Amino acid sequence: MKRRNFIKNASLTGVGIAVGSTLSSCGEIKSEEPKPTAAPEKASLPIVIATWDVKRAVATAGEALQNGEGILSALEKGCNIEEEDESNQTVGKGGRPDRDGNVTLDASIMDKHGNCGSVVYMQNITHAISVAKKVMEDTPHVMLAGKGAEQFAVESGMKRENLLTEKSKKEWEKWLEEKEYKPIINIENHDTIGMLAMDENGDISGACTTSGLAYKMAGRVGDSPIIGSGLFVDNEIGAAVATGMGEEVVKTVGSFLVVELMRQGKTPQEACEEAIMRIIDKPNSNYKNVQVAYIAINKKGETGYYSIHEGFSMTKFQNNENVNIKSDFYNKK
Ligand code: SD4
Repeated sequence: MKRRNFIKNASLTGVGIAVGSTLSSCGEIKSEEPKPTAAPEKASLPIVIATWDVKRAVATAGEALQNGEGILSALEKGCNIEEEDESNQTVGKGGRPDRDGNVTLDASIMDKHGNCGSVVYMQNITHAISVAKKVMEDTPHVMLAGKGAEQFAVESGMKRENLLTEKSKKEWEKWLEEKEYKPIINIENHDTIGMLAMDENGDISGACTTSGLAYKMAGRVGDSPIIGSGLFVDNEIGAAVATGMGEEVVKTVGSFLVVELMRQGKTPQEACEEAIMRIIDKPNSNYKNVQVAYIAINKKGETGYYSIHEGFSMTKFQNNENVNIKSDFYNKK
């Protein structure tokens, strides 16, 4: 077998060689020989993981992959499930509004080639992830905002809808009665969908969709549509996606950080933990009041997840099993 092919196959199947030390960051082969180590189990593919308890969405994406659908279409279908679900008040239709009563959506998607697309502060369109995908596929741009994103969505055949449901409206009206303006993401009030998938070929892509921080200021954009913060995919290394208080994620470029830590040899679990520690260890860190969580996958199909506070969970589809797993967390008090 040609050396280049051997290394490529080994990285796909998880055969135990030090892949990171044999490939430079631009993918060129260095001169040293790969060193065999104890062979870990070959990961069973496909794998889909997502933030929070979104079993239906994850199963939809996982089954689409099993049926041979493309990875981006599988991710889109999975995210669409939550975007349409009005009972999910942090994504798509039914999402909680900003403090002026407008539901504004952020979403991003990134593929195995490093292509990406996102929408920020978009209103009146339920399927934000589908618009982000179209930005990636059909435009020369990476990010569309506000009215421009909405116009592009309509021109692409999507319909305008009122995203503010009665339930979210009533809650917002009640919130308006409170005097102090203090929108925070704590332990219960959020569940942005971040979804990462690895297909049968071992290729990785990711998606993220949200209505963002409830009762945010008009115009506020979070981490979710910002490539490197809310989502990052490097098909040679792995991928990560964030949920929680976007401001803290942006300040540490969290998802890029998780992937770079994996590049340095950390497992997905270690990388998620270290990225959370960056937030906690900051001088004047506000971590006691906010929740942030990461999930990650590496090229061997290993996964990791970690949060600041209790209450976070990850859903994982692999081997025809679809399970929700409670995350370990930092703040044990
Ligand atoms: C944001 N990270 O807008 C998003 C919110 C979130 O679960 O994750 N909600 O900051």
